Amino acid sequence: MLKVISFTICPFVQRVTALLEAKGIPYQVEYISLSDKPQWFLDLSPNGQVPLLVTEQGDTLFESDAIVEYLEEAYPALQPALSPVQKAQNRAWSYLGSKQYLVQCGAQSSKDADTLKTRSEKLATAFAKVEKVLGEHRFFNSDSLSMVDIAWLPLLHRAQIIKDATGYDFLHGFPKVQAWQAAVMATGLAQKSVAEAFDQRFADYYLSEQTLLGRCQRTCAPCDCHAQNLEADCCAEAEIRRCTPMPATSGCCDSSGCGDDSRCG
Ligand SMILES: N[C@@H](CCC(=O)N[C@@H](CS)C(=O)NCC(=O)O)C(=O)O
Repeated sequence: MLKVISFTICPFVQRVTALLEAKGIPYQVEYISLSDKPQWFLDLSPNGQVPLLVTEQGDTLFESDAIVEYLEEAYPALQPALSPVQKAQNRAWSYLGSKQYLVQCGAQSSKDADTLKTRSEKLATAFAKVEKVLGEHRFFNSDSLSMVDIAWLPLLHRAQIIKDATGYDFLHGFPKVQAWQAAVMATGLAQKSVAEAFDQRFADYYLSEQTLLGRCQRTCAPCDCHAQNLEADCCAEAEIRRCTPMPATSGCCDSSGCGDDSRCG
């Protein structure tokens, strides 16, 4: 059986496991600590990074781009019969997505408003490019899942978690990308491709007291109009105006300590 060497909240790993799930290929996962990498892992991994894939023949592959291309070639293709140009286009759009993983990790980790704003804007330039090319179909380039959808899945999944927890939307202003996010999330692949512990580990890391988004979540999330409170309270710190306005429930600002009912509409 295929084996993936993983770190729980790594988006590069999730790209690989999402593809395995989409294709219905059985696999095992072994988690390692990146702060204390085992020697056997360092012996196998030329770049010292996850993901690693151990094939059914016992070969070890590294670099997520190479791993997903191997899986697409060695197992029934997600989109069979693509022309060389279509394959190259898929690779290019996938690459544009995977290049944003660390940008998004950085944005999520922002400790202050200016950093969150700068990093979100960088991420937004990539989403703006996708917004321009998305058509009317369900997924990136048709009604069936492609390698591009898989490459962007970790970004769309994390944007959804952050939005649900804090009201802050990395996809604000990109309605087509938001519809694409909904379609990708509806496949169930995002949740299937991560460990049970993922949500907790993700929150511990990115929504802690150390991050602006974590602090926003604490101040605003219990309230129904948390998106507005996020804007009015936490995000005033940031001058961030990305939250989708939600109808205010009376008294919600008071109960969340926002202290400014006029902002709750
Ligand atoms: N280019 C690599 C990047 C993978 C990567 O950055 N993995 C991170 C975890 S998300 C890692 O292993 N970091 C440990 C390190 O760099 O020492 C790929 O696409 O596989």
